[in-house]
Amino acid sequence: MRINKLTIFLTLFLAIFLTVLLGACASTPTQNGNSQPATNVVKVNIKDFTFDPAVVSIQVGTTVQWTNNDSMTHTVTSDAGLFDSGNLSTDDTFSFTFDEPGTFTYSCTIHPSMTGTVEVSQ
Ligand SMILES: [Cu+2]
Repeated sequence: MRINKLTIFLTLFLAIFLTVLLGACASTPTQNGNSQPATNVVKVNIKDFTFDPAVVSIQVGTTVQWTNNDSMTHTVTSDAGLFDSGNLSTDDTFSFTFDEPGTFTYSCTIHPSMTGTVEVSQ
């Protein structure tokens, strides 16, 4: 009888443990998770002559990855000279990791009306 009760107890414990574990995995943020600074990558889509989203707010250490999903060539060029992707053809990507807080504006050198901003906080 003692063994049966122990077995039931262990089975229940295991079931509860697995439920909690699965719940924790399911609720883990997969993008822009401020609680996971080690793996933060924020994606910006380049499409129809716009950066989408045009403004991203991130924490220090976050990498921003731009992807050119447009049929035109574009660039991601910092107004302050901090970063410059050079020409990005369709499907090309460019990544930059922001290690300092501040507000960083950028534009496309080919189409100056295309502008974006990265706001970096501590
Ligand atoms: Cu452009």
